[in-house]
Amino acid sequence: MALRTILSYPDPRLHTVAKPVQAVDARIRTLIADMLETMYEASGIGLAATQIDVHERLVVIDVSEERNEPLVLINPEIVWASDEKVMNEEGCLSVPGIYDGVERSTAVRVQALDADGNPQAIEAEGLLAICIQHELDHLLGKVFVEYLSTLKRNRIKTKLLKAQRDVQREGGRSA
Ligand code: GNR
Ligand code: NI
Repeated sequence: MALRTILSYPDPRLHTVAKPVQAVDARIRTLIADMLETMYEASGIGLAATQIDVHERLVVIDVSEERNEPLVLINPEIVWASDEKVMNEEGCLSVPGIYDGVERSTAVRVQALDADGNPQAIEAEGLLAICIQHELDHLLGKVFVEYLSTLKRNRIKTKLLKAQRDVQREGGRSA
């Protein structure tokens, strides 16, 4: 297993639309293991392949307290989303340190393949439903800040670009 680098907003590669996984083979299983390791190491509740610059429809999620209930979604599709919506504070491993409210359906039904390539149907509510919608947006090239106002988004862009420049300038010179 290996840790993968997570792209940071406003990296244009985050806006790439992912293609379906063609075969659940050894390459995909390695990718799944790497994504789970990267998600757990970053203390995230989900990670989309898009975030590690792999543009295939693959997502890993774990919303459990104990961090021991990994969920793998290959070629996921939301087949139903509730009309009922809820506003919730979201964060994103690709938008570090930024949290803001996003409105999502309270419940979703998803069809996907599991890590063995078998079809699975998932009915989700609560945090899992929110996380699934957040991750499937990534696969469409959409980051949660795109739901915020242009003013907020531009402030976030400026702040993150400055933080990334500061890290660059610091490069190697820290203790
Ligand atoms: O770790 C994460 N937490 C989170 C909190 C509220 C709504 C969505 C998320 S997903 C995020 C991990 C991530 O960036 N996945 O793409
Ligand atoms: Ni995210």
